[in-house]
Order: sequence, then C-alpha cells, then structure tokens
Amino acid sequence: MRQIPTILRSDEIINKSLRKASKIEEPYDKVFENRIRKENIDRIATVESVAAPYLMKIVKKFPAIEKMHPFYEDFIDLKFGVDNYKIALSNVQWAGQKLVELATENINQLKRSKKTFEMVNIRKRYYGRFCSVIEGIEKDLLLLGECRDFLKTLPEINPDQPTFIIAGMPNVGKSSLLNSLTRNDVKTAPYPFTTQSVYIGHMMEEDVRVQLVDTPGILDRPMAERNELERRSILSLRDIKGIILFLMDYSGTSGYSVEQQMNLYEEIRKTFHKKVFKIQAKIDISQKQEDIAISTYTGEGIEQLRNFIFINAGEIIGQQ
Ligand SMILES: Nc1nc2c(ncn2[C@@H]2O[C@H](COP(=O)(O)OP(=O)(O)OP(=O)(O)O)[C@@H](O)[C@H]2O)c(=O)[nH]1
Ligand SMILES: [Mg+2]
Repeated sequence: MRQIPTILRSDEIINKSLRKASKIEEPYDKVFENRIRKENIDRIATVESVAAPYLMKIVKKFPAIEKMHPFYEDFIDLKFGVDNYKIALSNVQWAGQKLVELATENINQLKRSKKTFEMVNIRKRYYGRFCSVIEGIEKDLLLLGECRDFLKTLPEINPDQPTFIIAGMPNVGKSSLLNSLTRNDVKTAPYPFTTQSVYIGHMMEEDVRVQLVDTPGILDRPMAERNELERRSILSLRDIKGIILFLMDYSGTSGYSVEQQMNLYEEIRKTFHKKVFKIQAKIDISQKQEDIAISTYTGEGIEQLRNFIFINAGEIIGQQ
C-alpha cells in the first residue's frame, strides 16, 4: 500500500507526454514523406508509451477493493465511498486501454497515408483525442491522489497478524503494560476519524510475531459518546484478527470505579465479537481478583501474560 506512486494531475500527464513527443525528429530518411510519416508515428507512439503504462501502473499499484483487507476497506469507504474508489480505478484503466487503441488506429492510418499534410493532421487529431481522454479522468485522478495520501496515514496494523488490543479506561496502566511487554519499542500513528492515536508494538517468540495495540481514547469510553464517523472507525477494529486484553484497575488509583470499568468491559464484549480477557493491572497495590494479574512496577504476572499471549497467538494462527 505504501508503494503507490504519486498521482499526476491530468494536465501534468498531458504536458509530460506531449513534451517528450515534441522532441522527436527523424533526420534519417532521404524521402521527405517517409521522414514525416516516421516522425508522426514516433510522436504518437511516444505519447502513448508515456501515458498508457503510467495509467496502468496506477491501476496495478492501488489495491483492488476485493483484495483489500476489510480493516482498510472500512476506512476507504468512510472517507471516499467504496463505489467511488472502484469507479475511479476502472475509469483510469479504461483510459489506459483507450490510449493504446487510439494510438494503434492512428498509426495504422499514418502507415497508409501518402500526403504529408494528412499525416500531420492524423497526428494532431490523435493529440486532441489523447487530451480529451486524459481530461476525462481528471476527477478520478484527483480522487486517487487523495486516496493515496489517505492510505499512507492509516496506522500500520497488519490485519493478518495475531493482534492483541489493549483496552481499558483511562489511567489503568495500558501504556505501561505495552511498554513493558515490548521493551519500549512502540510506534504511534493517528487513528483515522478520531482525535486519538494508537500505539503499536510487537513481540516475537520463536517464529511467532504478534502485534500489540494500545488504544488510548478509543476503547476507553462508551460508544454512545461517539459521533457516527468515530463509531464506525472504531468498529473497524472488529475486522482485525485477535483478542482484546481488557485492563481492570481495582486499586482505585485510576479514578474509575469497578462498576464503570465493568460496564465498559461488557460493552466492548458485546460490540466487538471478539474474545475479551480481563487482565488485572497494578497488582502491587490491589487484591488479586483475576486469573492474570500484573504489575509493571514489580514485574509480577508479566511472564504469565506473555505466555498467555503466545498460546492464544498460536491458536489464532492455527485457525487461519
Ligand atoms: N502501582 C502501579 N502503578 C502503575 C502500574 N502501571 C501503571 N501505573 C501507573 O498508573 C498511571 C497510568 O498508567 P498509564 O500506563 O499511563 O495508563 P494508561 O491506561 O495508558 O492511561 P491513558 O493513556 O491515559 O488511558 C501512571 O501513573 C503509572 O505510573 C502498576 O503496575 N502499578
Ligand atoms: Mg496511555
């Protein structure tokens, strides 16, 4: 997704192609007509060979919706509408094919043509049609350009890698846990359509690699407090294969009651159709309530949680 080329505007494609073609001159042939014919054929071929492969490259490099992971498809849909995206790609593809067709047609005419003024006219007519084909996809190119920039901003979550999403109310110790599991090797990325960022870290054991995602401000309050766009954007997390680790803080230091935390836990369980495991945080300052209880201060329970994560990662991979 990150290899998508920059998308030129219509006028840029036209200028680039015509500029290259205008440099062509054929000084070799003794027969004047042949020289003119060859020059015009070469100009048409050059215009085509600059523009058509470029359009085809765009089509090839943009992921087809059918092949796109639902996690990313959701975002494309929210931002542009899946149909608009599909239409833009198919218009660009059509234009690429049309340019090849037109070039072949006009080159054949040139080969048959005997008069030099006619040859020049054929070439000019091709230029005209070339420009209108490219101008015709102006808004498709603009949309794809925006799409490219947008795709680059999406968080680099690999949706096919076993993923553990750390959820829980503010201040319960999510970031501390992520840092301690990943030894502080954490990247941050903005989360689309929200004002929040996600933090992404990895853990590796033998050849199993898992992703851990800390979602401050995203899975930390009821969905009812969200606007529609935020809600749908957050629901995209459903598409990711994985498990939610829900941090519960019984110490009272987070400022949220057990009841508030349980309500959120229930909501997440109902909304995400995923396994949600409760993990007790800050065990150094609270009574043990959950099977897995950790402290990032003393290190207690971290190894147990690590094992738990890899056992479940193995199961997720096994199901694929
Ligand atoms: N006693 C104790 N305090 C902890 C532990 N883990 C984190 N804390 C403290 O709890 C507070 C919140 O920790 P964070 O890791 O920032 O919590 P968070 O869930 O990421 O918070 P938000 O990003 O605001 O949602 C900090 O003051 C931490 O130092 C722990 O295991 N024991
Ligand atoms: Mg945090």
